[in-house]
Amino acid sequence: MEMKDFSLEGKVALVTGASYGIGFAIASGMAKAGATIVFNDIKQELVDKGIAAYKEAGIEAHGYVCDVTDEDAVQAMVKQIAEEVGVIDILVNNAGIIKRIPMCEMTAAQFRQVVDVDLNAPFIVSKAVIPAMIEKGHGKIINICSMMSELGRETVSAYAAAKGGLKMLTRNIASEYGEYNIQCNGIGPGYIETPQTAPLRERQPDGSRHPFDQFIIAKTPAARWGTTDDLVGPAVFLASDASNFVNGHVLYVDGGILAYIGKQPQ
Ligand code: NAP
Ligand code: GCO
Repeated sequence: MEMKDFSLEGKVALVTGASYGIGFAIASGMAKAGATIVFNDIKQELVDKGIAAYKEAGIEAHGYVCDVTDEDAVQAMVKQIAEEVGVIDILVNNAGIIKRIPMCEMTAAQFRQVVDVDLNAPFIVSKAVIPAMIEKGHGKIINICSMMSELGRETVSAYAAAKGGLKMLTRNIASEYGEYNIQCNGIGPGYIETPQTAPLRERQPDGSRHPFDQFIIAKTPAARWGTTDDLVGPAVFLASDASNFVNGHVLYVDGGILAYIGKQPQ
């Protein structure tokens, strides 16, 4: 093994939904490892903000407006990226939404919307990039899974169903395309400080920590929420040649949550 095996020099990486949050951090880390960064978002204003944020970080990123649930739009975006930037070597299926609603109060449309973004879209985008990866003789697909790929909890039925499915889609892409030197793995973040989890960390009127915030601290051996930076090293590893024999694996970056029964209440 050579240290250059961890380099992403000469590679084109598409990170979906990466104007901010986990996607932005992973894309920024991949850029530091040498990758050319391409990202998308639904709204032009967010793409513009994202490009400015990457520029501020010294990264010349390429941004595209695209709803990852729209197969025609995704196919067109992947074709445009190939023409304007280069064939995609690394795909990070990061775009995602969550709706925290008790299952019996959730409409079928709300359930479908979460599954559409969190599960159907990774299928759509992976399907769009795999043919050129086969032609090129290599490819890396990283699906951003979740604690909810393994665990359930109240109010996140659609999200857990989607992220559980995403774990199996990861394994199936690995199974079906491994022979073409394409590796598909997942990253399962623990509880990370991003806009998506902000409601779970809001200070209470009396200034105390949110009950869920306290719960997560007790459930995490590291006794802290994760930061987006905690995910960068694992993502660069799974995007690099250093992981060419790692396939169908979900790497949980959770501070130990899945290994721990939780701190006994004092
Ligand atoms: P976030 O802050 O809500 O960012 C999600 C990104 O996805 C946003 O840029 C959003 O764009 C984009 N997006 C949503 N729907 C899209 C669509 N249809 N097409 C294109 N882009 C779309 O979320 P995050 O916390 O960074 O999470 C990123 C990923 O990590 C998600 O898959 C999430 O499930 C997963 N995850 C998060 C945590 C955590 O603790 N934060 C833990 C485990 C897994 P808009 O702003 O335009 O909606
Ligand atoms: C929730 C949180 C989690 C995190 C993440 C944990 O409401 O439970 O949003 O779902 O986003 O997926 O890994």
